[in-house]
Amino acid sequence: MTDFIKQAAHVKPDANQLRLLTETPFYAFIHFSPNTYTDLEWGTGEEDPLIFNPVNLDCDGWCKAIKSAGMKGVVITAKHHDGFCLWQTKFTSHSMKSSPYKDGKGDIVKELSDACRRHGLKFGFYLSPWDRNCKLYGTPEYNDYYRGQLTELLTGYGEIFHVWFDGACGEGPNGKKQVYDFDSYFELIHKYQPNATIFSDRGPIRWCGNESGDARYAEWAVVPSELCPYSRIQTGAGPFNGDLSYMYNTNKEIGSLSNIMYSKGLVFAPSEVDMSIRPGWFYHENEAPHSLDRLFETYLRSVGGNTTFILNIPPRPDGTFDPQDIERLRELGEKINKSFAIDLAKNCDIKISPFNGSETQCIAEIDFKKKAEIKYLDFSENIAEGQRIESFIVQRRDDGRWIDCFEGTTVGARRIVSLGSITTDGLRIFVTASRDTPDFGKISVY
Ligand code: FUL
Repeated sequence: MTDFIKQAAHVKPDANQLRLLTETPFYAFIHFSPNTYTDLEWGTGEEDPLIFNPVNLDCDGWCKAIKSAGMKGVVITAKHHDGFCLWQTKFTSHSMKSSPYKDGKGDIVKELSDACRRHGLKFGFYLSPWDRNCKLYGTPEYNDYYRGQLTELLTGYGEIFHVWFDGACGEGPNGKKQVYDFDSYFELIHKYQPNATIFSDRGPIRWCGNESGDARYAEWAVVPSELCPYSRIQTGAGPFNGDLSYMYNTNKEIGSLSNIMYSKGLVFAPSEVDMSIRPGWFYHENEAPHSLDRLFETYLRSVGGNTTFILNIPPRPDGTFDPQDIERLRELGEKINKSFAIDLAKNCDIKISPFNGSETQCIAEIDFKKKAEIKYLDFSENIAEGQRIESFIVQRRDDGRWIDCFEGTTVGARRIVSLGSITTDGLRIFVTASRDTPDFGKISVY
C-alpha cells in the first residue's frame, strides 16, 4: 500500500503540461461564429454565411484587452458546432470564403494569430468535432475531413500552444452521430505541434466538470488512468482491485486516496477551469459581464487551486469587444496585480522542519520579525516532481502562540489561501499529511 502511495507522489507532468501550469495558467477563449449574429448558443449549421460580417474586426484590440487582465494566450473557436470555418479552409465553402468580410478573402484565424504574435500572446484554437453542417458527418469520411481541417490549422498559423477538443457529439445534418477518431487527431498534433497542450474531456489537460468556473475543493493533477486515458500511465495498479468506470469529470472526488487505490494505474492530467465573462459563450446584447468579485474569486480558486483558467470573451457582431467587458478585464488585471504586488515573505527566513521526526509531515515557518497585515498565502509544490501534499493547516502567531486560521487539502502547482485580513508577526504551513516528503516550490505572503 505504502509503495503505491509513494509511486503516486512521483507521477510527473510532461514538459507541455508543466509549461502550461507554471507559465501560462491564465488564458482567453474567444467564441465567434454565426451564433454571434443569430443570438444562439448552438447554431443549426444552416446559417447563411452572408450574415457573418465583422466589419470592424479588431484583433489588436482583443489582444490588448486580454493582456490587461494578465492572460498569456488566446484560444479561438476556429469552428463551432455549426460548422462555419473562420479560416480559408479548402475542405468546405461554409467558411470565410462565403462571407462578405473582405469579399470572401478574410481569414480570422490568420488575423488573430498575427495579432497574438505582435502582442506577445500565445495562440491556440478550438475545432469542434461536432459539425452540424458537414454532409460527411456520421460517416468514416468525416474523420478524414476533420483531420484535413486540423492539419490546416496546425500547419498554417505558426506555433500553437493549446488545442481544445469539445466533447459534444450530437447529430449531424443527416441525423447520424459520429464516432470521433481522437487517437488520430492527437497524432497529428504530436506530429505538427509537439509543444502544444491538448484539452479534452479525457485529458491530458482535463475538463474541470462544469462551465461556471467552479474549481474543486481538492484538486489533484494525479488521477486514475480510467478517467484520462490520453495521458501516460506512470504507476502500477492500486492495492484494491476495483472498477472506476463510473468516474467522470463531474465527480467531486477524483484524485483522492480513496479513489486512486482502486485504479489500474495513475496519470498526470491537470484540470482546466472554463467559464465565460458573461452567461453565454457567444455574444448576446442583453447579457452583462459577471462581477469583478466573481471573476477574481474564480481566478483565486483556479490558478490558485492547481488548475489552469480559460476565460471566454465573446466579440460583438462588428468584431469588437463590448466596452463593459474591456473594462472588466482591465479591473481584473489591476486587482490581480495589486493583490500580489509585495511579497512579504521575500526577505524572511523560512524554516522547514519535519514534524516530530515524520517524513511526511512538516512545518514551514515564516518569521516576519515584526507585525504585518496579510491577506494571502501563495505557495506551491515542486510540481515538476509530482504532487504530494494531502492536507495542511495554516497557523498565525499571536503573542508567541500558534493559532489555526485555515485548513486545506491539495497544493500542487499553486495554492492561494485567502486569509481575510490578519495581522501577525509569523505564519506557519503545517503539512499534516503527504504522499512523500513535502517538496515546496515558492512560498509567498501578500
Ligand atoms: C461546450 C460547447 O457545447 C459550448 O458551446 C462551448 O463551446 C463550451 C466551451 O463547450 O461543450
